[in-house]
Amino acid sequence: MATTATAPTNIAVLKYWGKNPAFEELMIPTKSSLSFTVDGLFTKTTVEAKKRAGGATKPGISFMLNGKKHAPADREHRYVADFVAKVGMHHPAIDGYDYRIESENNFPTAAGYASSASGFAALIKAMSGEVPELSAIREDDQKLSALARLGSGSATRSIPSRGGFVVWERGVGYPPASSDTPKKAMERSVARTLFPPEHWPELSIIYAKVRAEEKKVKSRAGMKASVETNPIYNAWVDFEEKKMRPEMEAAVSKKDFPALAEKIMMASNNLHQICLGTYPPIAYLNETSFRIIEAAHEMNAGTLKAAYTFDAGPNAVLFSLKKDESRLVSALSSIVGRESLHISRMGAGAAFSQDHLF
Ligand code: 2P0
Repeated sequence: MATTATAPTNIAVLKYWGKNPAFEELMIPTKSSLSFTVDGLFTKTTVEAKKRAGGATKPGISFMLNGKKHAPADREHRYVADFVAKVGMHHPAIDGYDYRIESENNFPTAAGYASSASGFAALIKAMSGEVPELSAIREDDQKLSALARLGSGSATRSIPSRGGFVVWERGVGYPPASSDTPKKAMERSVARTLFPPEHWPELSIIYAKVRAEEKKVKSRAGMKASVETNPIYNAWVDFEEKKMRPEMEAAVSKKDFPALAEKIMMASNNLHQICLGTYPPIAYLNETSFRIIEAAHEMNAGTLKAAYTFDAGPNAVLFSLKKDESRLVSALSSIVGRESLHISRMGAGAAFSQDHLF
């Protein structure tokens, strides 16, 4: 028997950028983050667990991604093996199995989307349905999101089954209070849906792929450098936690697009300001990214109709209401070409599927 799960990608509007140094191994963030779960862009993963009889102490892992079998020395295989080992530290029973894992991303080939969020979320969901000792948590979004976090921070937000507008709580203080133990951090740094997709069906999410060379600084190394060297890092964390987070949540609650749009753009600009203030500086945006920023602000003369956000690279994700979508699409098409755009909306989170990959 095998178990299959799907998990969507998500786009952060209040960004995660840095781990709490006191709980780095547990991937506890310095601040909470907010994201929209994206409909139609997902990873599907099938897991088969076979009980191991004696011998090796570590699970044997066979891993295939997008039709390519990966050897244990491959980076992709190591990510998966490291993740299974980390989950095993919290649920030792899973070490008693060998795993056959196959994963596929359905992202359009032209896309520059990150797949670690949907990838680790789909993997832990499928494992929880496959391994009998994890059956108690297979529908427990909080526990599953805490485990997904051990693979990649952003994967935490791809778990909540209702999807929509999601918060990943940091769970403990930065710097931690004396009562903030690793156990508390592990249990409380989880994701949940604040508003399901039905709350705001008029919200459009548009991916704009920007041509770029290979990403220069990987997120994991980049965020660590920001925590360690940016002199205003802690002030940014406080500002976002205390001011931006409640304002963004209120804007979504009221479906106030202009208020939300302003916060989304400010939060993106603030992330890239934190990156530039890192030593040595990290520059993810390129000339095309800035042309997209200018186009959005041109469209926003008067009432705010469009918002942009950027992660650890030059690709943009834009937001608008349905009524303004075609205008935004034509502005973006003139910059990156219509074929580099993907239009989506809010969607549901991780789920089991009967459609197995093997
Ligand atoms: C986010 N990013 O909130 C932010 C915004 C990139 C910019 O989460 O070290 O791959 O595996 O936890 O999750 C990218 O970092 O890093 C990310 P790890 P991850 O979506």
